[in-house]
Amino acid sequence: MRLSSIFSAALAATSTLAFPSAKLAAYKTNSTVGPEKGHLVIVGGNLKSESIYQRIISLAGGHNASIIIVPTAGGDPSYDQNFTTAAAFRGLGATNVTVLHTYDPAVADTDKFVAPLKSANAVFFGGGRQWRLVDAYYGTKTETAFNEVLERGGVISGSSAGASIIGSFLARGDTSGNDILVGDHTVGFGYLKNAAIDQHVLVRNRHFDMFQILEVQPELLGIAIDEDTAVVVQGNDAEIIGSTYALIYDGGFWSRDGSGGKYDLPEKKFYFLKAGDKYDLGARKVVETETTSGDEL
Ligand SMILES: *[C@@H]1O[C@H](CO)[C@@H](O)[C@H](O)[C@H]1NC(C)=O
Ligand SMILES: *[C@@H]1O[C@H](CO)[C@@H](O)[C@H](O)[C@H]1NC(C)=O
Ligand SMILES: *[C@@H]1O[C@H](CO)[C@@H](O)[C@H](O)[C@H]1NC(C)=O
Ligand SMILES: CC(=O)N[C@H]1CO[C@H](CO)[C@@H](O)[C@@H]1O
Repeated sequence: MRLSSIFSAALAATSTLAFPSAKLAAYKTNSTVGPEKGHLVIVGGNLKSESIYQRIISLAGGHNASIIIVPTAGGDPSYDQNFTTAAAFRGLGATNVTVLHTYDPAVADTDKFVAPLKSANAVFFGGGRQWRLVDAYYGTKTETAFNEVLERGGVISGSSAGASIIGSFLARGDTSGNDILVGDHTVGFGYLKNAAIDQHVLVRNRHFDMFQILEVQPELLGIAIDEDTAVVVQGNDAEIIGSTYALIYDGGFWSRDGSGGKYDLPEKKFYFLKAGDKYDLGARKVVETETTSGDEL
Protein backbone atom coordinates (compact mmCIF):
# COMPACT_ATOMS: atom_id res chain seq x y z
CA MET A 1 0.00 0.00 0.00
CA ARG A 2 2.61 2.53 1.14
CA LEU A 3 5.04 1.64 -1.60
CA SER A 4 2.41 1.96 -4.29
CA SER A 5 1.25 5.36 -3.06
CA ILE A 6 4.85 6.62 -3.04
CA PHE A 7 5.19 5.23 -6.55
CA SER A 8 2.09 6.97 -7.85
CA ALA A 9 3.15 10.23 -6.15
CA ALA A 10 6.45 9.95 -8.02
CA LEU A 11 4.60 9.28 -11.27
CA ALA A 12 2.35 12.26 -10.73
CA ALA A 13 5.41 14.44 -10.05
CA THR A 14 7.17 13.40 -13.26
CA SER A 15 4.09 13.82 -15.41
CA THR A 16 3.60 17.44 -14.33
CA LEU A 17 7.09 18.49 -15.48
CA ALA A 18 6.72 20.75 -18.46
CA PHE A 19 9.51 19.56 -20.73
CA PRO A 20 9.36 17.02 -23.56
CA SER A 21 11.00 14.21 -21.58
CA ALA A 22 8.01 14.32 -19.23
CA LYS A 23 5.86 13.52 -22.24
CA LEU A 24 8.12 10.63 -23.13
CA ALA A 25 8.08 9.42 -19.53
CA ALA A 26 4.29 9.49 -19.70
CA TYR A 27 4.33 7.29 -22.79
CA LYS A 28 6.51 4.78 -21.01
CA THR A 29 4.53 4.68 -17.76
CA ASN A 30 1.31 3.91 -19.61
CA SER A 31 1.60 0.47 -21.07
CA THR A 32 -1.05 -0.56 -23.55
CA VAL A 33 -2.43 -4.03 -23.12
CA GLY A 34 -4.99 -6.14 -24.81
CA PRO A 35 -6.95 -8.92 -23.11
CA GLU A 36 -5.08 -11.55 -21.09
CA LYS A 37 -7.28 -14.21 -22.62
CA GLY A 38 -9.02 -14.20 -25.97
CA HIS A 39 -8.34 -12.05 -29.00
CA LEU A 40 -9.28 -8.72 -30.49
CA VAL A 41 -9.66 -8.35 -34.25
CA ILE A 42 -9.89 -4.61 -34.93
CA VAL A 43 -10.89 -3.73 -38.50
CA GLY A 44 -10.48 -0.25 -40.02
CA GLY A 45 -13.82 -0.26 -41.87
CA ASN A 46 -15.04 -1.59 -45.24
CA LEU A 47 -14.32 -5.21 -44.32
CA LYS A 48 -14.11 -7.26 -47.51
CA SER A 49 -11.23 -9.73 -47.23
CA GLU A 50 -12.33 -13.28 -46.67
CA SER A 51 -9.05 -13.85 -44.80
CA ILE A 52 -10.05 -11.35 -42.09
CA TYR A 53 -13.49 -12.97 -41.65
CA GLN A 54 -11.84 -16.39 -41.54
CA ARG A 55 -9.39 -15.21 -38.89
CA ILE A 56 -12.31 -14.12 -36.70
CA ILE A 57 -14.09 -17.45 -37.27
CA SER A 58 -11.01 -19.54 -36.54
CA LEU A 59 -10.04 -17.57 -33.41
CA ALA A 60 -13.65 -18.05 -32.24
CA GLY A 61 -13.20 -21.81 -32.52
CA GLY A 62 -14.26 -22.67 -36.06
CA HIS A 63 -17.38 -22.66 -38.19
CA ASN A 64 -19.74 -23.87 -35.46
CA ALA A 65 -18.66 -21.17 -33.01
CA SER A 66 -21.41 -18.90 -31.72
CA ILE A 67 -20.86 -15.46 -33.28
CA ILE A 68 -22.94 -12.53 -32.07
CA ILE A 69 -23.25 -9.54 -34.41
CA VAL A 70 -24.07 -6.19 -32.77
CA PRO A 71 -25.27 -3.73 -35.45
CA THR A 72 -26.32 -1.01 -32.98
CA ALA A 73 -23.78 1.63 -34.11
CA GLY A 74 -25.57 1.69 -37.46
CA GLY A 75 -28.58 3.66 -36.22
CA ASP A 76 -31.28 1.94 -38.32
CA PRO A 77 -34.78 1.85 -36.76
CA SER A 78 -34.52 -1.94 -36.41
CA TYR A 79 -32.42 -4.94 -37.43
CA ASP A 80 -33.33 -8.52 -38.35
CA GLN A 81 -31.26 -11.70 -38.43
CA ASN A 82 -30.26 -11.04 -42.04
CA PHE A 83 -28.20 -7.92 -41.27
CA THR A 84 -25.45 -7.77 -43.95
CA THR A 85 -22.50 -8.65 -41.69
CA ALA A 86 -24.37 -11.67 -40.29
CA ALA A 87 -25.12 -12.82 -43.83
CA ALA A 88 -21.45 -12.34 -44.75
CA PHE A 89 -20.29 -14.59 -41.89
CA ARG A 90 -22.89 -17.22 -42.83
CA GLY A 91 -21.81 -17.01 -46.46
CA LEU A 92 -18.28 -17.93 -45.35
CA GLY A 93 -19.46 -21.02 -43.50
CA ALA A 94 -20.25 -19.79 -40.00
CA THR A 95 -23.25 -21.85 -38.85
CA ASN A 96 -24.31 -20.11 -35.63
CA VAL A 97 -24.58 -16.36 -36.20
CA THR A 98 -27.01 -14.26 -34.13
CA VAL A 99 -27.85 -10.58 -34.50
CA LEU A 100 -28.26 -8.90 -31.10
CA HIS A 101 -29.57 -5.36 -30.89
CA THR A 102 -31.27 -2.76 -28.73
CA TYR A 103 -30.91 0.99 -28.24
CA ASP A 104 -32.42 0.73 -24.75
CA PRO A 105 -29.97 0.23 -21.86
CA ALA A 106 -32.86 -1.06 -19.69
CA VAL A 107 -33.36 -3.88 -22.21
CA ALA A 108 -29.57 -4.44 -22.42
CA ASP A 109 -29.62 -4.91 -18.64
CA THR A 110 -32.03 -7.88 -18.73
CA ASP A 111 -31.04 -11.55 -18.48
CA LYS A 112 -33.29 -12.34 -21.43
CA PHE A 113 -31.42 -10.00 -23.77
CA VAL A 114 -28.01 -11.15 -22.53
CA ALA A 115 -28.79 -14.90 -22.84
CA PRO A 116 -27.24 -15.49 -26.31
CA LEU A 117 -23.99 -13.90 -25.12
CA LYS A 118 -23.62 -16.33 -22.25
CA SER A 119 -22.34 -19.08 -24.52
CA ALA A 120 -20.98 -16.91 -27.32
CA ASN A 121 -17.49 -17.36 -28.70
CA ALA A 122 -17.25 -14.07 -30.59
CA VAL A 123 -18.83 -10.64 -30.70
CA PHE A 124 -18.60 -8.41 -33.76
CA PHE A 125 -19.54 -4.71 -33.58
CA GLY A 126 -20.67 -3.25 -36.90
CA GLY A 127 -20.05 0.25 -38.20
CA GLY A 128 -21.92 3.52 -37.77
CA ARG A 129 -21.55 5.91 -34.84
CA GLN A 130 -19.61 4.53 -31.90
CA TRP A 131 -21.46 6.55 -29.20
CA ARG A 132 -24.63 4.54 -29.92
CA LEU A 133 -22.86 1.44 -28.55
CA VAL A 134 -21.99 3.37 -25.38
CA ASP A 135 -25.53 4.72 -24.91
CA ALA A 136 -27.09 1.28 -25.37
CA TYR A 137 -24.68 -1.00 -23.51
CA TYR A 138 -22.28 0.87 -21.21
CA GLY A 139 -22.60 -0.35 -17.62
CA THR A 140 -25.28 -2.94 -18.44
CA LYS A 141 -25.32 -6.73 -18.07
CA THR A 142 -24.67 -6.85 -21.80
CA GLU A 143 -21.38 -5.02 -21.40
CA THR A 144 -20.41 -7.42 -18.61
CA ALA A 145 -21.26 -10.34 -20.90
CA PHE A 146 -19.09 -8.88 -23.70
CA ASN A 147 -16.16 -8.93 -21.24
CA GLU A 148 -16.94 -12.53 -20.29
CA VAL A 149 -16.61 -13.59 -23.94
CA LEU A 150 -12.96 -12.51 -23.77
CA GLU A 151 -12.47 -14.07 -20.32
CA ARG A 152 -13.63 -17.39 -21.82
CA GLY A 153 -10.95 -17.06 -24.50
CA GLY A 154 -13.28 -15.76 -27.21
CA VAL A 155 -13.04 -12.92 -29.70
CA ILE A 156 -14.11 -9.30 -29.67
CA SER A 157 -14.07 -7.81 -33.14
CA GLY A 158 -15.49 -4.79 -34.85
CA SER A 159 -15.15 -2.65 -37.92
CA SER A 160 -15.14 1.15 -38.26
CA ALA A 161 -17.19 2.44 -35.27
CA GLY A 162 -16.90 -1.14 -34.02
CA ALA A 163 -13.11 -0.74 -34.07
CA SER A 164 -13.07 2.56 -32.17
CA ILE A 165 -15.29 1.18 -29.39
CA ILE A 166 -12.55 -1.38 -28.60
CA GLY A 167 -10.17 1.35 -27.35
CA SER A 168 -10.24 2.78 -23.81
CA PHE A 169 -10.45 6.29 -25.28
CA LEU A 170 -13.36 6.65 -27.70
CA ALA A 171 -12.07 8.41 -30.82
CA ARG A 172 -14.66 10.40 -32.85
CA GLY A 173 -17.28 9.81 -30.16
CA ASP A 174 -19.23 13.03 -30.63
CA THR A 175 -22.98 12.79 -31.18
CA SER A 176 -22.98 15.81 -33.52
CA GLY A 177 -20.55 14.40 -36.07
CA ASN A 178 -17.69 12.03 -36.81
CA ASP A 179 -15.22 14.84 -37.57
CA ILE A 180 -14.82 15.70 -33.87
CA LEU A 181 -12.01 13.58 -32.48
CA VAL A 182 -12.50 14.42 -28.79
CA GLY A 183 -16.27 14.63 -28.45
CA ASP A 184 -19.08 14.31 -25.93
CA HIS A 185 -18.38 10.57 -25.55
CA THR A 186 -14.72 9.80 -24.80
CA VAL A 187 -14.86 6.46 -22.99
CA GLY A 188 -14.78 3.28 -25.04
CA PHE A 189 -15.30 -0.30 -23.90
CA GLY A 190 -11.54 -0.51 -23.29
CA TYR A 191 -10.70 -4.04 -24.43
CA LEU A 192 -7.45 -2.38 -25.53
CA LYS A 193 -6.28 -0.24 -22.62
CA ASN A 194 -4.55 3.16 -22.84
CA ALA A 195 -5.32 3.37 -26.52
CA ALA A 196 -7.36 5.36 -29.03
CA ILE A 197 -8.39 3.63 -32.26
CA ASP A 198 -9.24 5.45 -35.49
CA GLN A 199 -10.41 3.90 -38.77
CA HIS A 200 -10.74 4.51 -42.54
CA VAL A 201 -7.50 6.42 -42.04
CA LEU A 202 -5.86 6.49 -45.49
CA VAL A 203 -9.02 6.40 -47.59
CA ARG A 204 -10.41 9.40 -45.68
CA ASN A 205 -7.10 11.31 -45.28
CA ARG A 206 -7.22 11.07 -41.51
CA HIS A 207 -3.46 10.62 -40.97
CA PHE A 208 -3.03 13.70 -38.77
CA ASP A 209 -6.33 13.59 -36.89
CA MET A 210 -4.99 11.35 -34.11
CA PHE A 211 -2.88 14.23 -32.79
CA GLN A 212 -6.05 16.02 -31.68
CA ILE A 213 -6.51 13.18 -29.19
CA LEU A 214 -2.85 12.86 -28.24
CA GLU A 215 -2.63 16.58 -27.46
CA VAL A 216 -5.26 16.01 -24.78
CA GLN A 217 -4.04 12.59 -23.61
CA PRO A 218 -0.40 12.15 -24.64
CA GLU A 219 -0.09 8.90 -22.68
CA LEU A 220 -2.39 7.06 -25.09
CA LEU A 221 -1.15 4.83 -27.85
CA GLY A 222 -2.77 5.89 -31.12
CA ILE A 223 -3.66 3.24 -33.68
CA ALA A 224 -5.34 4.29 -36.92
CA ILE A 225 -6.33 1.44 -39.20
CA ASP A 226 -7.10 1.70 -42.90
CA GLU A 227 -10.02 -0.01 -44.63
CA ASP A 228 -10.08 -3.78 -45.04
CA THR A 229 -7.09 -4.05 -42.69
CA ALA A 230 -7.09 -5.40 -39.16
CA VAL A 231 -4.98 -5.46 -36.04
CA VAL A 232 -5.18 -8.80 -34.21
CA VAL A 233 -4.36 -8.51 -30.50
CA GLN A 234 -3.67 -10.99 -27.72
CA GLY A 235 -2.14 -9.59 -24.55
CA ASN A 236 0.69 -7.33 -25.65
CA ASP A 237 1.07 -8.94 -29.07
CA ALA A 238 -0.41 -7.18 -32.08
CA GLU A 239 -0.24 -8.34 -35.69
CA ILE A 240 -1.43 -6.56 -38.81
CA ILE A 241 -3.48 -8.50 -41.39
CA GLY A 242 -5.45 -7.52 -44.49
CA SER A 243 -5.17 -5.18 -47.43
CA THR A 244 -3.31 -1.99 -46.53
CA TYR A 245 -1.82 -0.35 -43.43
CA ALA A 246 -2.19 0.42 -39.76
CA LEU A 247 -0.65 3.69 -38.57
CA ILE A 248 1.05 3.76 -35.17
CA TYR A 249 1.34 6.90 -33.03
CA ASP A 250 3.64 5.99 -30.14
CA GLY A 251 5.77 9.12 -29.98
CA GLY A 252 8.54 7.31 -31.85
CA PHE A 253 9.33 6.50 -35.44
CA TRP A 254 10.20 3.32 -37.28
CA SER A 255 10.87 2.46 -40.89
CA ARG A 256 11.43 -0.90 -42.52
CA ASP A 257 14.48 0.42 -44.41
CA GLY A 258 16.14 1.42 -41.13
CA SER A 259 15.99 5.14 -41.92
CA GLY A 260 14.60 5.96 -38.49
CA GLY A 261 17.47 8.26 -37.53
CA LYS A 262 18.41 9.76 -40.88
CA TYR A 263 15.82 12.46 -41.28
CA ASP A 264 14.93 15.51 -39.31
CA LEU A 265 11.72 14.12 -37.93
CA PRO A 266 8.74 16.34 -37.19
CA GLU A 267 7.44 16.46 -33.64
CA LYS A 268 4.20 14.80 -34.79
CA LYS A 269 5.53 11.40 -35.73
CA PHE A 270 3.72 8.30 -36.89
CA TYR A 271 4.58 5.34 -39.04
CA PHE A 272 3.00 2.59 -41.12
CA LEU A 273 2.79 -1.15 -40.52
CA LYS A 274 1.53 -3.66 -43.09
CA ALA A 275 0.24 -7.23 -43.13
CA GLY A 276 2.55 -9.58 -41.31
CA ASP A 277 4.17 -6.87 -39.19
CA LYS A 278 4.08 -7.34 -35.44
CA TYR A 279 4.00 -4.78 -32.66
CA ASP A 280 4.63 -5.10 -28.92
CA LEU A 281 1.89 -3.03 -27.26
CA GLY A 282 3.54 -3.12 -23.82
CA ALA A 283 6.99 -2.00 -24.96
CA ARG A 284 5.45 0.17 -27.71
CA LYS A 285 7.92 -1.16 -30.24
CA VAL A 286 7.83 -2.89 -33.60
CA VAL A 287 8.85 -6.54 -33.37
CA GLU A 288 11.54 -7.13 -35.98
CA THR A 289 10.66 -10.12 -38.19
CA GLU A 290 11.16 -11.17 -41.84
CA THR A 291 8.34 -8.86 -42.94
CA THR A 292 9.88 -5.82 -41.26
CA SER A 293 13.25 -6.05 -43.01
CA GLY A 294 13.43 -3.75 -46.02
CA ASP A 295 13.43 -5.58 -49.35
CA GLU A 296 14.46 -2.89 -51.79
CA LEU A 297 14.35 -3.81 -55.46
C1 LIG B 1 -20.46 -28.50 -36.87
O1 LIG B 1 -21.77 -28.98 -36.60
C2 LIG B 1 -22.22 -29.91 -37.54
C3 LIG B 1 -23.69 -30.16 -37.28
O2 LIG B 1 -23.94 -30.36 -35.92
C4 LIG B 1 -21.35 -31.16 -37.46
O3 LIG B 1 -21.78 -32.10 -38.41
C5 LIG B 1 -19.92 -30.77 -37.75
O4 LIG B 1 -19.07 -31.87 -37.57
C6 LIG B 1 -19.47 -29.65 -36.85
N1 LIG B 1 -18.18 -29.17 -37.29
C7 LIG B 1 -17.18 -28.99 -36.48
C8 LIG B 1 -15.90 -28.48 -37.09
O5 LIG B 1 -17.24 -29.20 -35.29
C1 LIG C 1 -33.50 -14.11 -43.91
O1 LIG C 1 -33.11 -14.72 -45.12
C2 LIG C 1 -33.58 -16.05 -45.25
C3 LIG C 1 -32.96 -16.65 -46.47
O2 LIG C 1 -33.02 -15.76 -47.57
C4 LIG C 1 -35.13 -16.02 -45.30
O3 LIG C 1 -35.61 -17.31 -45.40
C5 LIG C 1 -35.64 -15.37 -44.02
O4 LIG C 1 -37.02 -15.22 -44.06
C6 LIG C 1 -35.02 -13.99 -43.79
N1 LIG C 1 -35.35 -13.53 -42.47
C7 LIG C 1 -35.78 -12.28 -42.26
C8 LIG C 1 -36.07 -11.94 -40.83
O5 LIG C 1 -35.92 -11.46 -43.15
C1 LIG D 1 -25.64 -21.26 -31.12
O1 LIG D 1 -25.29 -20.18 -30.26
C2 LIG D 1 -26.24 -19.99 -29.25
C3 LIG D 1 -25.90 -18.67 -28.57
O2 LIG D 1 -24.61 -18.67 -28.08
C4 LIG D 1 -26.22 -21.19 -28.32
O3 LIG D 1 -27.11 -21.00 -27.27
C5 LIG D 1 -26.61 -22.41 -29.14
O4 LIG D 1 -26.49 -23.56 -28.35
C6 LIG D 1 -25.74 -22.56 -30.37
N1 LIG D 1 -26.32 -23.55 -31.25
C7 LIG D 1 -25.67 -24.61 -31.67
C8 LIG D 1 -26.39 -25.50 -32.60
O5 LIG D 1 -24.50 -24.82 -31.33
C1 LIG E 1 -2.50 4.03 -16.11
C2 LIG E 1 -1.51 5.13 -16.00
O1 LIG E 1 -0.38 4.91 -15.64
N1 LIG E 1 -1.94 6.33 -16.36
C3 LIG E 1 -1.08 7.51 -16.36
C4 LIG E 1 -0.57 7.81 -17.74
O2 LIG E 1 0.14 9.02 -17.81
C5 LIG E 1 -0.60 10.16 -17.41
C6 LIG E 1 0.29 11.38 -17.62
O3 LIG E 1 0.29 11.72 -18.95
C7 LIG E 1 -1.05 9.99 -15.97
O4 LIG E 1 -1.85 11.10 -15.61
C8 LIG E 1 -1.86 8.71 -15.85
O5 LIG E 1 -2.20 8.49 -14.50
